[in-house]
Formats: sequence, structure tokens, C-alpha cells
Amino acid sequence: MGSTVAAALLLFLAAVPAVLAVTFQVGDIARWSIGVNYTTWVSRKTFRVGDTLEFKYGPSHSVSVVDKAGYDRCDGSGATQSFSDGDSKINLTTVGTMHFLCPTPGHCLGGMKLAVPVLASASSPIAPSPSPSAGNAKSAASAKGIMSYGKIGVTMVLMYGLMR
Ligand SMILES: [Cu+2]
Repeated sequence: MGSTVAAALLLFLAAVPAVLAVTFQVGDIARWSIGVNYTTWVSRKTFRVGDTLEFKYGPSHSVSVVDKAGYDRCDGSGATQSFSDGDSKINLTTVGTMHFLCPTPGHCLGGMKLAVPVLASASSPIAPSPSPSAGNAKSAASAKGIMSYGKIGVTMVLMYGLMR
């Protein structure tokens, strides 16, 4: 019995990181191609450190990691990383905005540009915590609950004493 509980606990602990880290297929079923609004695609999602972007695309496309200036100008000449294997997985390792574009001439202007805001990982200690006042209100409420249980307990003991 004890070992079953321990095994279940281990399984749970092992499963947690897999649940927290997400792989996003860029563009979903539209993949990485011309004519997709990646600003809209990004706006519907939350990206965190530890997540992965997966770009899937045909042979006419590539993926370049650029800075904001390159993204704004559709200029891939300053790319820090480039991929053209058709299925590129890029880990989001730092907080901030990552910029991508397709360096094939005309494709970035055709919409193949992506700016992904990366937030701190959900398990990170720098993640926002509830405000102190909310925490106090919550503990006050639970203290009140404990007090009323205490009153019921005392009342029952007194009644038991009277009945004897
Ligand atoms: Cu392209």
C-alpha cells in the first residue's frame, strides 16, 4: 500500500514538468507559410520559458532568428540562427520577445514574421504571487472557519456533559 502511494507520488512528480512545458506548432494547421497572420496566432497563446516552438514548412521556406530591428525591417541579414530542415524546434530559454522571419525574398513582407513574448516559467519563483492583502483575507477567513468549528466542538462537549 505504502509503496503504491510512493510510486503514484513519483509518477505525479515526474509528470509535472511535462505538463508545464508546451510545444507550440507555429501557425497550427496553417504551419509556417505565407498568408498567415502570426500576430493573431501569438495573441491567443501564452509562451513561457521552457516551452518549444515547432516550425513546420515546405522547401521554399526557412526560419531565421533575428532581433527586433531585423523583424521590423524584414531584414534577415543579421540572423543569429537559421534553420531550413522543414521541421525546426526552437526552445524558449529566456524571458523577453523572440523574433523570427522567413529569409526567402518577399516572404517576410508576405507575413512570414513572428514576434513571441516569452514569460517566466510557471514554476519560477519570480512568477507573480497573489497580493499580500488577498493572502491575509484568505487566512482570516480560514481562521474564522476554524473558530466556528471550535465553537461547535465546545457546544457539543457541554451538551454531552449536561445529558449525563
Ligand atoms: Cu517563406
